[in-house]
Amino acid sequence: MKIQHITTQPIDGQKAGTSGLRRKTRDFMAPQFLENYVQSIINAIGGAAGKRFVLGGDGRFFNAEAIQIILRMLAANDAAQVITGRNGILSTPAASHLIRQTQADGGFILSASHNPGGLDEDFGLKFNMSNGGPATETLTDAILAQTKSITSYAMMDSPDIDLTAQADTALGNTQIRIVDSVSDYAALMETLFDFDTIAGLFQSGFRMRFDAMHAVTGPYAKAVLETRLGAPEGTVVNGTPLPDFGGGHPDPNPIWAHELMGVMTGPDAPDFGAASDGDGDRNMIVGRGAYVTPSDSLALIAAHAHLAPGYREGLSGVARSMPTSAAVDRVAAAKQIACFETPTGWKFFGALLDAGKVSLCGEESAGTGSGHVREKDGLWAVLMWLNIIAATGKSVAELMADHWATYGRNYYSRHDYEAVDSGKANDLMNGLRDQLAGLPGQSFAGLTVQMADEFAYTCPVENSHTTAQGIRIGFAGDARVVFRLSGTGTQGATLRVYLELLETDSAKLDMPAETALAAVIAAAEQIAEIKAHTGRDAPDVKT
Ligand code: VG1
Ligand code: CO
Repeated sequence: MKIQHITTQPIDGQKAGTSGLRRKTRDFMAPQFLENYVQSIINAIGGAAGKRFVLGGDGRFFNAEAIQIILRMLAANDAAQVITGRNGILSTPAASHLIRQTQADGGFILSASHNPGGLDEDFGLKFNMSNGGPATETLTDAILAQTKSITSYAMMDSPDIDLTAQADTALGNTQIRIVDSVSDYAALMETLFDFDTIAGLFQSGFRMRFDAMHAVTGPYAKAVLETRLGAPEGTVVNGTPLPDFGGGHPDPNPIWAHELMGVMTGPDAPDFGAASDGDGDRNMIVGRGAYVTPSDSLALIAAHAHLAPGYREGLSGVARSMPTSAAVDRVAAAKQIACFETPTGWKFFGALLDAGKVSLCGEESAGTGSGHVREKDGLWAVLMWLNIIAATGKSVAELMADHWATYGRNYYSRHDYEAVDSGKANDLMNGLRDQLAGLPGQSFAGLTVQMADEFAYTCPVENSHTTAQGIRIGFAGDARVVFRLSGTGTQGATLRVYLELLETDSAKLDMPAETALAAVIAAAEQIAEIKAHTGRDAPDVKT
């Protein structure tokens, strides 16, 4: 086996977005694209020699080939050990856990998460650090700099490694350890939640439907829910991961998980429904006829986490991304714990979790998690809900009604305009920036602007500063609209409009969200002129 040093040159556009580098699969398969990026990561972390890495992905199209390339490159760069799941499969939270458990120096996670997979769809690569969390902006900046100056990469001239058997093997000086993708993660869940009480719930006839959306969570959900907790076989549906996710969009929200929504609002709805995304870090929670927004889910978990054994001591603090609703802030205030507001993306939670400032984090985009790993964790959130349901004996609908009666309800919706022309989307954002100073005091659709700014964040732990994280406009009466452009898309721009309104009147807690938010929606259109800028009459997706 020979180490080859192959000459290359920089490839444009290898800038990581909200969550790693995400591109069309064909771009990733283009000559030297993946190789350049992997070598740039290795260079940015000061080399791979003598280091231990975790490597795995969500099994989407090109996963298997990419794993082999990265193995050959890590071996050529003299890594000490690479730990991967069987067949190169690891969910994002399981990879984060493995990095922490094995005290690895970092991990390579192959996924475009909730984006569809396939030759004509999306692929991605994300580097996580030794704390198990996504690379910080300091590191992604260093990686980007390497992509711009790269001249060569190292590659072992060797055949593919057989990843089907759980065993140790070697490539050059590098030991390759192939572990069961599920068991360590499942064991971790067992330390956090009251498995006996949850098993009792299933024994009592409680019915659940977990839709794995043909993505990576299937084997994890089956092992935990059906095998360990005794939920009836068939509780997990669409549970076999497919390279193209069955042609679907593995994004757990009412639009893309419409099959599950249909069942949960139908005549024979089970007690509880849940879904997860392509790489297993997102979750959707739905009761019988009762969809729970991710922002509400975060608040409810904050209020009840002490019912789960792993959180019995209470939470040290909570954090949410800026566009996430303030529902969790109200719980934090009542419990007198700190509440942090961070930019979008899980990488901003890591430092707060490492410092012990928070033990629960969440995003409006269906991401919830805690200090048990450094990623959001779909199945974790589902188990937390099961633990809360089992401990309180209440249904999802009852839990939410009680929560709103106590804290008020933050009506919430996100409107996405996808694949908008990038120039037009930037014009819209620039138009908003220009208006910011003059907005306070003005009224739109009966709502008076109280504050308007562009969100910037200074990490209280690392002191790093991040700017241009979304335009936020606050109205009198606890209403708010946020505008930002997505950092995970692979085509044009996606405009996200986040709408929120607090309601504390007990007679008004049961409205459809779009009705409650009508004035905020109208004000958003008046201020940003979305139709004129995008040429769209309506959003593509409302969650
Ligand atoms: C989106 C979500 C964000 C999430 C990110 C990664 O980013 O809004 O909250 O952290 O996806 O999630 P953006 O920039 O498109 O709004 V995942 O499950 O795709 O890794
Ligand atoms: Co994901």
